[in-house]
Amino acid sequence: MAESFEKGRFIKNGFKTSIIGIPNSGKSSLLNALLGYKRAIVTKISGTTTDTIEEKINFSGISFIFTDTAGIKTDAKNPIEKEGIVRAIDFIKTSDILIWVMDYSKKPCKNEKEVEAQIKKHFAAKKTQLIKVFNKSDLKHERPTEKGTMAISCKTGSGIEQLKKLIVKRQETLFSDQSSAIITSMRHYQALNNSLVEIKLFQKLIKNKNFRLELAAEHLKSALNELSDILGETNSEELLSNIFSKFCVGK
Ligand SMILES: Nc1nc2c(ncn2[C@@H]2O[C@H](COP(=O)(O)OP(=O)(O)OP(=O)(O)O)[C@@H](O)[C@H]2O)c(=O)[nH]1
Ligand SMILES: [Mg+2]
Repeated sequence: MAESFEKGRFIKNGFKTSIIGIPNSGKSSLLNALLGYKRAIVTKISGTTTDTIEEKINFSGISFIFTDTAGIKTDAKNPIEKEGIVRAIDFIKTSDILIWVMDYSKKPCKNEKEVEAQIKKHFAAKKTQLIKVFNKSDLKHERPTEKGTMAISCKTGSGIEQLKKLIVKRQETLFSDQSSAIITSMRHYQALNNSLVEIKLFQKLIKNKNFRLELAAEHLKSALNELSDILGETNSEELLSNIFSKFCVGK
């Protein structure tokens, strides 16, 4: 159950899903297409988005926090653009899901290599999922199809529903092996872990030939006490002092 906490975090807060790519590839258009309304400004001017734009949405009961980011490029001079790129790279580091938007109607360029390098650099350490899309599929293709890359068009809407389905399906598989409850509260997570520590101490102790029964019983009692926290059996005095010691609660 303690291990399910990570999954619980996704249920409670949503999957952090970022849209990244070079300028003008259609990232803001994709955010708008996924949301179903014109949240971000779209223009043909490269570098339109400078700040990150975040929006929460539910697909098939699963929450996602989508973030549109500034286009990544190597030769940004404008300080606003530069800061936007720093932020975009931060999102590569911290997202659960990355949607990498490339322009199907343009050949790969050096900025795209930079995006690839940034993904590679920050990818391995995390369990981030990468979804690659070729946008502007309504225009003449300037690159070969790529296995595992979806062709979409934010202009015509082609491929958008399939992309949504793919994003949802990948997350559903995360929960499919979950037969029982998922932990969503930090307090419950801590109680489960504390209980586990006591159980491990108990297991270690009883491996000794002449272990002391009262010590073993003490560990089991502590383990149970931690669980009663979750079951609501703890007396309220204890719970209140715990809450007051951890949070800044006003009068
Ligand atoms: N033909 C066609 N044009 C598209 C498509 N998607 C986006 N565009 C156009 O491409 C241009 C750039 O789109 P944006 O969504 O602003 O691109 P962006 O990646 O957010 O750009 P930056 O914010 O500058 O990084 C706009 O003129 C869009 O109308 C598409 O699927 N087909
Ligand atoms: Mg944009």
